[in-house]
Amino acid sequence: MGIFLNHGDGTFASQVTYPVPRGPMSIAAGDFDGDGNLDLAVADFYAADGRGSVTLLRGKGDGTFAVAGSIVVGPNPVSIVAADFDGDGKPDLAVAENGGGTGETITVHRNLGGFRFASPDRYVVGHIPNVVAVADMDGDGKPDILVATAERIVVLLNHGAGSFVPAQ
Ligand SMILES: [Ca+2]
Ligand SMILES: [Ca+2]
Ligand SMILES: [Ca+2]
Repeated sequence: MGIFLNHGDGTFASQVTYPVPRGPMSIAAGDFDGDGNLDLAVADFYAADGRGSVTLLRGKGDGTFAVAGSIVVGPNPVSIVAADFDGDGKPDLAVAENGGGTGETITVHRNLGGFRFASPDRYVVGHIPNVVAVADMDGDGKPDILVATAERIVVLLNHGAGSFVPAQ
């Protein structure tokens, strides 16, 4: 994974790279540990044992990062977003997993602080979820999840406390 720091004048510094497990596929930023510095969550498409993982990188506040941990997700994560789904002030994660036909799901990981995340809630959304995005689709102030699958767009409405129900 490479990061290009923006000089603020439209130019970028030389790339700084960080090792992450095989196949970094998607990246989300958020202050996961609440120290005021933006951190990163990287979805690793080819993790060990056929399972996917998300590598957590702690932002040091000067544009550099250090690996802070990882969380296990479903096979072949392809897309990740960060948003405070349960409204506790800590950014949570939603991950789309292609799964090679075994688990084509969205997993929602609630942030417990200190780069720890709760066991995920899983939502089956259909064939090949490719992209996950966040928007407040029903205007209730709670971030909802949109998923583009191979066949359709799925909207998961946030019913609070980080639980979701598919929109009909
Ligand atoms: Ca942080
Ligand atoms: Ca949260
Ligand atoms: Ca909403």
